[in-house]
Amino acid sequence: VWKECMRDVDTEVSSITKSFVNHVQTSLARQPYNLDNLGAYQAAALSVRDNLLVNWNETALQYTRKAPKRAYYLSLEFLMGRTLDNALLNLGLKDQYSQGVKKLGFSMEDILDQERDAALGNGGLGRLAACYLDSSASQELPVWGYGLRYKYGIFQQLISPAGEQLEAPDPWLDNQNPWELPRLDVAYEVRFYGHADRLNDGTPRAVWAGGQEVLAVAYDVMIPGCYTKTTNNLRLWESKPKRGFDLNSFNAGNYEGAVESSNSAAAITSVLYPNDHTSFGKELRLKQQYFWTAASLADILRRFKNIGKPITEFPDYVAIQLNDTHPTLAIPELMRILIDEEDQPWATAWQIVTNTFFYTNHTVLPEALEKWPVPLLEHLLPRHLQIIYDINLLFLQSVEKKFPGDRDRLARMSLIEEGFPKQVRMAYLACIGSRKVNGVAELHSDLVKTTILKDFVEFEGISKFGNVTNGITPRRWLDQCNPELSALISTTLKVDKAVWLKELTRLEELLPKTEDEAFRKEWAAIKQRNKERLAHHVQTTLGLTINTKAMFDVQIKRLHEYKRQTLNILGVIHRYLTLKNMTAEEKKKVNPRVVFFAGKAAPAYYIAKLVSAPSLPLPLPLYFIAWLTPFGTHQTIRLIVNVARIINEDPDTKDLLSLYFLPDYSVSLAEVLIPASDISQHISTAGTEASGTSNMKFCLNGGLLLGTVDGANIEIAEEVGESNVFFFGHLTPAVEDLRYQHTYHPIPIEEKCPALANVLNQVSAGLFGDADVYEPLLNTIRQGDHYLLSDDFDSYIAALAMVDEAYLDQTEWVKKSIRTTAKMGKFSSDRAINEYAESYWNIEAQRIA
Ligand code: 26M
Repeated sequence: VWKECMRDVDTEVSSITKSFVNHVQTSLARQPYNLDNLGAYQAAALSVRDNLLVNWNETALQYTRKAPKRAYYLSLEFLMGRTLDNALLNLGLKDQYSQGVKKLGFSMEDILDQERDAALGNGGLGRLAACYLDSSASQELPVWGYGLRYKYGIFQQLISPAGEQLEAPDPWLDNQNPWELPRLDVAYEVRFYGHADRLNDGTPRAVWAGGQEVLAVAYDVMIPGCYTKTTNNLRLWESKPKRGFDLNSFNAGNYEGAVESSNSAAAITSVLYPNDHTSFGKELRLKQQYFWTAASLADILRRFKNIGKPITEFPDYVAIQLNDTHPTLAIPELMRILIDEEDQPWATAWQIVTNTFFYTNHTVLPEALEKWPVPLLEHLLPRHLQIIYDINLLFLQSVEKKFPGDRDRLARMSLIEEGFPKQVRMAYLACIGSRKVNGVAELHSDLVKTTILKDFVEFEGISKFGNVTNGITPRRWLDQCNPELSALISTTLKVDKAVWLKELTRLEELLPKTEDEAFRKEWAAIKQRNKERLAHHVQTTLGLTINTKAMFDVQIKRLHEYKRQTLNILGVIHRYLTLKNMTAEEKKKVNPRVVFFAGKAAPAYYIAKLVSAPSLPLPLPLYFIAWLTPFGTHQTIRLIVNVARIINEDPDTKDLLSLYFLPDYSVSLAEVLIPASDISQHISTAGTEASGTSNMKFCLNGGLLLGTVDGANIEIAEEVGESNVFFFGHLTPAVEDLRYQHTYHPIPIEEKCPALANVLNQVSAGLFGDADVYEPLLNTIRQGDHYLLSDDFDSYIAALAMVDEAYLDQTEWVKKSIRTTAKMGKFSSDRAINEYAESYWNIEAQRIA
């Protein structure tokens, strides 16, 4: 079938080189004989794009002709990474292109390395969106993504010699982006500010006028499926001034004023907000959210109208998935369109809305639940605030009907949180405005139902609330990042990867091979070569030499208190102190270990510097900067870097323990790190990590997991068997009580956990320099200890010892590794996206002939 699908795509090496040279001469206007690698990348990309375009056009045409129900994935973040390698693999053209560019004197590896990551996301939530697009296309599902075309993606991280995180903008579009198609013909006007006047004519209608209007222009990114013709679309919006600039100001000689309005329009899509989990209340962020939801809905509605069906049938043709609460304004926006523009009665409009939207929650951390100040909404979106108040009134009336006189419940469930200022609770609005609500792993979905949305479960019934455990695409996270392992799997299973990559549970057929010594050797040799590949990468980029005979121990994720990178570094210090006290004889039994960290911390001042002139007088007094900096995570980076400096140089220990903080973590860096890991750490306080997805990536590549009983770790252990993972720490039900004890019956840390107290004291004593810098961080553990480091430290150290012990028996270790990969089938994002398609969106696969 695949071969049949490919009949339009030219797969001959000779025609590949022809198209390459043609793009060099015409699209790039350069000479083939003195082309550099960047030029070669651009030419290769444009040539591959030609292939994608054929399929993309065909897919769009068939969707239009057949008008099946479609789903739209609204996400403020799409962490796509690089495209060329992925496109070549999905098209099945990697070998042909490699041969083609070789003929012309280039190496495919060098060419691939020219591409910049498309890093339009912060972390898990954004990468999940990217995996879901890959799976949707691969499963031939009619799903489009909608997002923003940020001029600057996630900041580039630099680490100063002292260990401070410095941030630089990420101008990812500077070399031109061959993967996007500007659609200057697809543009919508989006209004901000102004005033909303109710008509009071017996209808719920109002007129919203005045204010500022900006233009949303579409850029399309092709999303090829794996071994299928289906090529879906990711539509990203760019903001532009509606008119070049303000002519009145210009003619009046006010030139600055004239460009100001055009600057403020362009600012909307200038930069991705670099926070995950917190930082709300910023007007520009709210503008981004509305700009994007309004443009996306207008586009979806226009497409629906082309089918020519009555508006009441909208939910039969359209499902919209809200990736977290960021696009929740789509709910009042669709109400506004239906009521003010389509003249529908309130009840009909609400019926349409609540059958169209689906909401995925990605966190239960209370500080991460999105809220917007009422005065800000009133100023920026006056009509939407009216609608939110109307939704709230009707909603609370129905709650009152079901629970008469329960005033506490009404206050708890109100969309408006009382206070100064009042705030709109976006998760509640997303919940009541949606057909279904889901969490992203079993434990997390249970927590959603029993904590933040408990009252809503009682009111709306349990069947509205579900779980879809996250998944990852095995194309990028196995075939692409670990080609040798992928090839070994194909030979062993005796099936083409075209089959098992789309039916990942077939990996189970590897299980009998655990008893095959030759196979185990091959398996281990591939891991070893991946470790050497990582070492080579670190050598060439950072000039550091890494001991590839050591166990590779990896923790890579956003820096956050709840993820407990601090627990890891304190564990490293504990190991160091233990090694220092060992005799030469004792040391002989110790297996060397290399610990890797990578991850970005939310920066303090970043947007202000990038978007416009700083709104605060600079330079600020030092104490003020210290107060504004999210100090915990920044100090943790600093501690890691300074510990690395000491222990990597210590002749007593350096052969047995070394430590690296790799700057500027990205999708591309993850693709090198993950296949090289022997063990990876996922050690959040129980109940705080909704799912985690890198845990799945490591395990799929045969890395073992060291973690807490949290998020998807639990389901991974269920699949691979508890004897193949290393679990430690308190369980979720204990957390609340432990925190209570910390507050009301604190025990001095020396008494409670002497091993941890000793580590903290060594840091305080200046063993790693900068003693006073770390004091605030250490004190969060000594007092309060919200993330329970002191409760979990001993069992963490014990688990690390078990890892050491297990690693000594290499035969058994490799068996565990094979078993782990073999049982990861469940975590394919194909499984996840099919659950959404069947149980939520009610859409069907479309074969593109
Ligand atoms: C908020 C305000 C301002 C700017 C940005 C944000 C914001 C950005 C990202 C808030 C939350 C964001 O993402 C949360 C997130 O990434 N959650 C993670 O989602 C993954 C996919 O479901 C899970 O695997 C992780 O456990 C969860 O932490």
